[in-house]
Amino acid sequence: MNLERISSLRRKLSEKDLDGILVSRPENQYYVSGFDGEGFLVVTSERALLFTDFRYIEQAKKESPDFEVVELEAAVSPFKKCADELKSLGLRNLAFEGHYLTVKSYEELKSFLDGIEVIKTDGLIEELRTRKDEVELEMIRKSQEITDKAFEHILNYIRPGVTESDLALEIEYFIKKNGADGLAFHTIVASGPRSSLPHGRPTSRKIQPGDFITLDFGAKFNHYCSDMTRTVVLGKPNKDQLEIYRIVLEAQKRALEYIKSGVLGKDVDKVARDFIEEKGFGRNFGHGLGHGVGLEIHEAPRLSQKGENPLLPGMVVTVEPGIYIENFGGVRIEDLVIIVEDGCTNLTKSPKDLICL
Ligand SMILES: [Mn+2]
Repeated sequence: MNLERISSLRRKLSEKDLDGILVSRPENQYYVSGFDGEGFLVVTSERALLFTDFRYIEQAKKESPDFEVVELEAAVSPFKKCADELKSLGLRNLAFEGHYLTVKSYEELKSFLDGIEVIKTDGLIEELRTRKDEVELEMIRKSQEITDKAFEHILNYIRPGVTESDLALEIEYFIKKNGADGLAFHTIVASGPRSSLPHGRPTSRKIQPGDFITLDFGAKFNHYCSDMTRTVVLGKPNKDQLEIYRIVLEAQKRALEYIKSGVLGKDVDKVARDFIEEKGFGRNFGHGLGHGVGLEIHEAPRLSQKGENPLLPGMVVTVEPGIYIENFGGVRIEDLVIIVEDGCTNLTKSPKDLICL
């Protein structure tokens, strides 16, 4: 599997006339090598090197059999070590990840790579990561399965007097207890008027009858994230709550029906946004419709006004319209889907009709 990914990376480098790349973003390092300890990679047309220190040597050899493992020494700059290895290869240039190398590291790298041009790149491996293979899809499916189960579980805990933090903790405990390696991101629980905060962190606020409760959470299974949101109501919803909920649900339905291979991210966003705007809540939907999910919780492609690229089979994205009204509350409904040729496969199995507890 790693050999295939190394070859795709090499193809990409040669397309861009790059002789090699230093990979320092942890998710990219893991994607290309299978190594999830601390270190960095250098991939050229001839060599695949993994630099790490004593703590991870054994792990690196086991996780990355396709790489030559080079041990870093405390007394020598890692970039000096890297430059020494590259010397004999006659590279004209070496790419690095602009988003993932500090200015200090960049300057150090440059100072040791005499005669080799150091070139900033952005999103090169991230682009390879957008289309998931079967193994990756299986991890994401399992990850979302755990997340769906956690939603079913938490419904039994929502009652008057329980705090947002209690609910978040219970979700997180359940996720870890049910086979996840961890959480995909900080759990969001926002209740009552606080549900107008798209990313409301759980607080000690006690849930009360009549509250909207927005729950946004996800597991990480074998490095792969999942992501879902549901808004439920404690007791009987009022007319305004029902109206907003129905609009968000319909916006999501339209986007899910529209989505398929070949459509642009921004056009999917527009389908949901136009509907919400038409209903008079355009200003209350201030974020993008969705994002890619994989090794990272937010990755390419984007389903937003900036999403210029066509969606392709094997991409995994969220579809999550919302309406947020200050001093009133908000609703978001989020599913995780795989793009297929003529539509999408929805991985989120939790119900979407408004749940009244
Ligand atoms: Mn999301």
